Amino acid sequence: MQITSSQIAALNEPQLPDHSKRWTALRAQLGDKHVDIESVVEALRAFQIAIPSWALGTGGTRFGRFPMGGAPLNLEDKISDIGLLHALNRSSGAISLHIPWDIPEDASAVQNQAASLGLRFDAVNSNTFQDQPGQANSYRFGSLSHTDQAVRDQAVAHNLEVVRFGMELGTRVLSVWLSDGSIFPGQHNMREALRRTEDSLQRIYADMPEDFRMLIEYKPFEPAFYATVIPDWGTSFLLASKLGPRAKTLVDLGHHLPNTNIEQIVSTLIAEEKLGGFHFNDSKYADDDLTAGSIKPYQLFLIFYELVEGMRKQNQSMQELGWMIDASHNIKDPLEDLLQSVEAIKLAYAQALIVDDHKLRQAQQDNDPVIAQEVLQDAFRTDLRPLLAEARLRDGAALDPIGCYRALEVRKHLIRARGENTIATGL
Ligand SMILES: [Mn+2]
Repeated sequence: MQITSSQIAALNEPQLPDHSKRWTALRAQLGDKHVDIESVVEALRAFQIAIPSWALGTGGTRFGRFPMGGAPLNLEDKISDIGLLHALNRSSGAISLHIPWDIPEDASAVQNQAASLGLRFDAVNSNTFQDQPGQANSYRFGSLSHTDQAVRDQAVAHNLEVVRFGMELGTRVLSVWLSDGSIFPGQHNMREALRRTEDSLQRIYADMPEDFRMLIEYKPFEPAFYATVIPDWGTSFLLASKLGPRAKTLVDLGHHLPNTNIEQIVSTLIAEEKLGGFHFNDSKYADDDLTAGSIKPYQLFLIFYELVEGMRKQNQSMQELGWMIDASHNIKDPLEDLLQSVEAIKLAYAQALIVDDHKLRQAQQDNDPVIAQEVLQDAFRTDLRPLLAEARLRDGAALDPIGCYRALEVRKHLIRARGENTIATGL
């Protein structure tokens, strides 16, 4: 299934007068605040968020799974689904692949299909957290950190194979997340496990092409419930610093203990030029992998404020980072959930762009926390949804992506084409 621009235009048509009214009012409101609205609209149009190939089907918990049908059956289906999202919002123009869940058998055919939908490939993700059929050595007790050299060799070779897939698809970013760790105290020697991990990562780093970057993702617990080898940003930062300038830290929002100040981590990583990218999702308790912005939208805004402010001051480009969603959809239609996540991320970005930075700096200089809070919350509480809609309209996307998705009965079409009882590879 494909969504055409004329279908979108026809669905936008009756909504245009109302949109125009809301957009005009917002423009006047922001104009009074001396915001350069056009530059915010242009920044949003340029901003693309990568959709993970593993999150297009209904996920589950260890207690059960309730698939809703029409899930993609192969990589072509997944690219096609991301094409649908991109047609609706023009902000999902990239794919993040997971190997071996999604091995591109014919790289040029896959690239052509993606290009025809306006998509490019973002980071490729390796997987040494589960065993694959026919695999010589098991990752039951770790991969890059394993006590057995043969297991480490196998995991290093897998990562380099993922790099080769990335080369073929035109991306230059490898994302590494390890589940390595111990579930019980005393199970392994923590210092030696860290050293072995560093050594394995060094081998991957040394053999990557010179223009390839490595993102090191951290996570405090699960599936290792006692001690994960790369549990936090500090350990990731340490390893990335030892590897070299092409290794950076990847921040997955759900990979923190409750109440961690993620925006401060982001700020420190920007200051040290070690921020590599994001996996967006939201959570209440742990790695819940919920829709971005569904639980803590203010936190998402504060993260974006640090990004916008820090990168502007340090002359770093937002384009250099990996912007990816990493979520799981247990009860929502995965495609609707992804549309909501992209929208929430863009909204937080737009809100950060309209912060009166001059006034905030002055409040900081004057040690005036009252005005500082007023400035931040003034941006956060401004309803910028008409601005996002305007950015979409200019790109030929839907004024109301979810409304459009439902009006076109996309899920029904997908179920008809692929069947009721489909389960996609992935989470
Ligand atoms: Mn992640």
